[in-house]
Amino acid sequence: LQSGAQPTPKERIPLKHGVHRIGKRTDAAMQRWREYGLGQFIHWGVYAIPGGQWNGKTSAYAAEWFRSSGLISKEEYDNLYNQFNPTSFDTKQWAKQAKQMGARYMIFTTKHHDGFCMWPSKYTNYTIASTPYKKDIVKQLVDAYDAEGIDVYLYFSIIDWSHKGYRSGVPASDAEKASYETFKDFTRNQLIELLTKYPTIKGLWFDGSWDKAWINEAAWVDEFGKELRALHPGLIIGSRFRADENGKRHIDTNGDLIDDYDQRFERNLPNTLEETGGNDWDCVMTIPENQWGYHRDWSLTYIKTPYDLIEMTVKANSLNGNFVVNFGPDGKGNIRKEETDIAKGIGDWMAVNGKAVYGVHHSILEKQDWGHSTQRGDITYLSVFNKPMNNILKVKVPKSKEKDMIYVIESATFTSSKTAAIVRDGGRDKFGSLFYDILIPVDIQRLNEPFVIELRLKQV
Ligand code: H79
Repeated sequence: LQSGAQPTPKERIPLKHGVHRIGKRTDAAMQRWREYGLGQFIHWGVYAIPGGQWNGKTSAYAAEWFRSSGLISKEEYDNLYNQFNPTSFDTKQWAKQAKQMGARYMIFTTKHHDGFCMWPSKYTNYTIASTPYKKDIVKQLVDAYDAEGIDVYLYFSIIDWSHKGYRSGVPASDAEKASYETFKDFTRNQLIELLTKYPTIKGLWFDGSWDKAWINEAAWVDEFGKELRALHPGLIIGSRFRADENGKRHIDTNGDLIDDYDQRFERNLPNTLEETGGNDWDCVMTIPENQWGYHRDWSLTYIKTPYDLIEMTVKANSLNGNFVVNFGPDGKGNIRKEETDIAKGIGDWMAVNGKAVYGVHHSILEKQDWGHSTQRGDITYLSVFNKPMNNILKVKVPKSKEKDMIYVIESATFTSSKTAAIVRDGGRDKFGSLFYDILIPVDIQRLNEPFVIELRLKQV
């Protein structure tokens, strides 16, 4: 993979809790992360029981935030766990579906902001062990996804509305400080517990770390992160875990990415490599506008289609990022039919065209109107999402004026058929850039889906 932007030599402000490494990680665990291409996120917790509705009223609020929706009392919400009994939960089925979709990694909500733990934590009673279901959900998922060869990452919320010592604002009085210390201990214990109980997991996906109280603990969080890494060699942690001592998050005071990959592109893809700063990054995406947990009523917003999500996947990979599609199973443990259909749609396409997604990087071609290009070795993949009406695809090949080097197309074939495309000289534009016309053959013309051309470029 390309190493991305090299750091420019500059005066660095000495930081105690800024980045501890300039540039990208090069170890095998991180190389593997870089090649995932596509992942699955799962938001599952007691919020799946109301599913955005209570006493006949529907909230447009994010379903996993239902406790704050105003439609349910805190007391009612905090007792939902007494009803949590997902009798339809079929771990193997979930993992098979993720595999068919083409996901190479999965991120699971062990604990969202409400504090409910999907594993039997010994540090609180507010866990799966206290429900009628009782069984450890995290363990079942880790085992099932491991068996399918899908790497598991644990989502963990720093916000925890169930803990007495938790607060979002910086503690002021001695009593508040002492109380927050109990929350820090609790958080530390739980994360060590997760890494100890589920040693095959590959990383942690943190959320909620924007709290002022947490940011204020930069020194402690930094030491804690080191402790977690020592406990679990190869552990992958994104930029949403800790701040530097000046309160800078994701990017430290010197402009460098904190920890292993950039988590700022939530539901929001970058458009250029410049926007990514050349860093590793992921984009986690909801299928509706902004619903992560199960919401019963999907008529409230536009629902993305498989081809939307596929285009985003390819786009993310063309800019050296991973794309992660979120699923919100219901209170019984069913993945809704719409999500199952979408997963199938993505998987069917990936089975044919996945070469354009896995283990690729930014290509030497610039962004063009027909879609996105990715590259692995000497093959460039053109993923075409906007097929020209005349079925002549114009491909601009790069010309480096300084070195006067130019690339020509040596061959062009389709991942979905054996057909080799006819390639014609497409002339030059007024800036001297070279174009090729790829004539789309009849079998591809008839395809009612995005397609991929494998292009071999030759330097002349
Ligand atoms: O877990 C998902 C979200 O619940 C979580 N991050 C992703 C991965 C997240 N927590 N907070 N935020 C995202 C941003 C805060 C959004 C809020 Fe709101 C605006 C909280 C209250 C107003 C969105 C709209 C959630 C409820 C209403």
